[in-house]
Amino acid sequence: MAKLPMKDLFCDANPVLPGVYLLKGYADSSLLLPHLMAIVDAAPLRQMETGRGFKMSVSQTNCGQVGWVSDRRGYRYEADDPLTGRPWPEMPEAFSRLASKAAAEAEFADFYPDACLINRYSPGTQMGAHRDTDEQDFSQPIVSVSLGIPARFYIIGSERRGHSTAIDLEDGDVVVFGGLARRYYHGVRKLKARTDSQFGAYRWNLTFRRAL
Ligand code: MD6
Ligand code: FE
Repeated sequence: MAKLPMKDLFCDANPVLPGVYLLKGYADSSLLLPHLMAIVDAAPLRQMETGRGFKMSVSQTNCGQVGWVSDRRGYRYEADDPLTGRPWPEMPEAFSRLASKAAAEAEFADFYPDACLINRYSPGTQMGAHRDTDEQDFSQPIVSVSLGIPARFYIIGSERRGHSTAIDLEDGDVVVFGGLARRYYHGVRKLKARTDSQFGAYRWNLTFRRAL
């Protein structure tokens, strides 16, 4: 029997769940870091408020045509940064190219993000179970890039409660989150204290979206 080449036996991206792909170490964080610093310079990190008036523990900003914002009026995408009154910084090509390429490694060949939400976590912070539903087209995936110290990402399902699937995310890991899972509840467990050689005591997460 003829041997199959390796690439026929193993997909580059392993689906963790239908529509969810983990690309271990796919991103070179040292190439993203300078862009990230330029973005937070122009659009400073801030702790947004929820509709109920609670301050989020994670610090956030955005780049791209539109940015995700939360305040007393709720969640939505805005073209201007409410903090500076200026448009969000442009999405660097190194960012959008990486996101499109990662999506194509999975099952999403035509993903062109117009928004990138940037989250910065310090030890002890977490992201509660939520769904990302402020985008127009749920056939488009979300591509998530993790930088700095590790965190445990979990995916539940279409209900907020129940069993979850855990994915440990380290510096350079990319998750493509689409298909059936696109509307699943997910979150990030409380971060443990760690130090990364480039990012110090922080974890950064970039989530690329097609919002409009
Ligand atoms: C985080 N990620 O990893 C938070 N959302 O810090 C998300 O909330 C997320 O990783 C949608 C798709 C992929 C994600
Ligand atoms: Fe999310």
